[in-house]
Amino acid sequence: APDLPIAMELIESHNTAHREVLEDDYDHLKRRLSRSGVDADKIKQRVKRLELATPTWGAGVGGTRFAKFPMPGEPTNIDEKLEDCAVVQQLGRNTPRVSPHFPWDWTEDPAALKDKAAALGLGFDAVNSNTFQDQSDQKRSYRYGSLTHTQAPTRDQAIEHNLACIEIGRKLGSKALTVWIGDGANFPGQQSLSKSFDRYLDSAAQIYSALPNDWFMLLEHKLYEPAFYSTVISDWGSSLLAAQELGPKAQCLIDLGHHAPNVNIEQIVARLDAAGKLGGFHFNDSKYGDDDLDSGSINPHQLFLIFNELVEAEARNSARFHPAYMIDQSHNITDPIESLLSSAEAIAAAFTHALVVNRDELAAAQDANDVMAAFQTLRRAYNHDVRPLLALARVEAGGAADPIALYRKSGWRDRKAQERRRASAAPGIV
Ligand code: PSV
Ligand code: MN
Ligand code: MN
Repeated sequence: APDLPIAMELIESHNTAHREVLEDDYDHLKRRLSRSGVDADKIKQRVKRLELATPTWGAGVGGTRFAKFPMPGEPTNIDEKLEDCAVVQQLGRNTPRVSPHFPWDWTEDPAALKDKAAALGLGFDAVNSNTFQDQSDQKRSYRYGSLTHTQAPTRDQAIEHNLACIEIGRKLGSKALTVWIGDGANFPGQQSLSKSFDRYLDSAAQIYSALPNDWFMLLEHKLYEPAFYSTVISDWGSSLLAAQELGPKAQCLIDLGHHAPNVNIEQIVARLDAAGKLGGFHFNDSKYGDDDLDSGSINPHQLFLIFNELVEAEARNSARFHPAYMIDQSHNITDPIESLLSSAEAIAAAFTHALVVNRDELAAAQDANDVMAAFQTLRRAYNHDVRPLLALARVEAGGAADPIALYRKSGWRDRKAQERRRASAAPGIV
């Protein structure tokens, strides 16, 4: 049996204390939903199958741009990060895999790491390469680019790193490589906008050709930062062009914080699905830019509309629908375990709201150009309080009725503060 971090008895007594109120609330929701022709039990079964990957880099306290304020007991290596991700999975039950980032999570013994994760009840999701910062042991600098650098030896070094990520990912049981590069220009004239894209295609093709057959290469675009004038893979258009050029295993990944302000992300979802290129998500929320705030903390309605498109996309073509769902957040001032639990629930809530939309009613209103009826169909779904359904789904899967309350009661962080070495204040994340 896996070596789970939180005592089962603690979870059981917590759930027993919540059971009566929870069932009462769920029955109420079930009656409400059945009045709109929706079967709550069926939705609950579907929600139980939602799987989100947690980011190893999100398990530590993030210091993105200015500073990092270390927290006693935060994880400082991959083993400790796995333990914390295991707490999130044990209590929330919808984050069964971890997405590692290399070289941050580098290990000489991937097989041992895989075993360690399995003992904690975890598997591995997409591996992420990092050529957006220099490492102390590397020969050539990425100051002027990595996969798109003007000089072939630097591009080769970046390609090699991606190949090493695939190798380690194979041993961990991953099925995808996520590639985000910061390459671009800070000044007009600094680089050829077309040649840099050509170089990207050339380098990416070499990585693509090393992909195992059952893997995907997820291309992640981002509008700006660290390049502030132009970025080589800046938007879904560039990403789609590249994915189409590379081949069927190349797909586009949407990070919710990587767009121009006010961009209609749900429409991008629909377009990428139409092109058969919807590869995955980095969930987070954003107010101004690539803020990496907690999912659903700023704009939960947008998250709902994104899942509304995802539910439609799956219904249109379930055979090819397999987007990888990952969380990509930077937890600067909260306990990362609490942020991940809260975010995973917000994502599951958006999915549930989308599942309770009456699709026949929506389609009929759209066909009849009954604008208000169409809008009200979405609104009704969004207005349901689905928390009892989420909580019961968790409890039935062995998780906690109120994960954050139980996590606090478990004293996990205080215990780890005694055991773990203190994190340094140096910012380590882009
Ligand atoms: C870049 O902003 C990004 O969203 C990419 O996914 C990176 O891998 C991640 O953040 C961590 O820096
Ligand atoms: Mn991202
Ligand atoms: Mn980002």
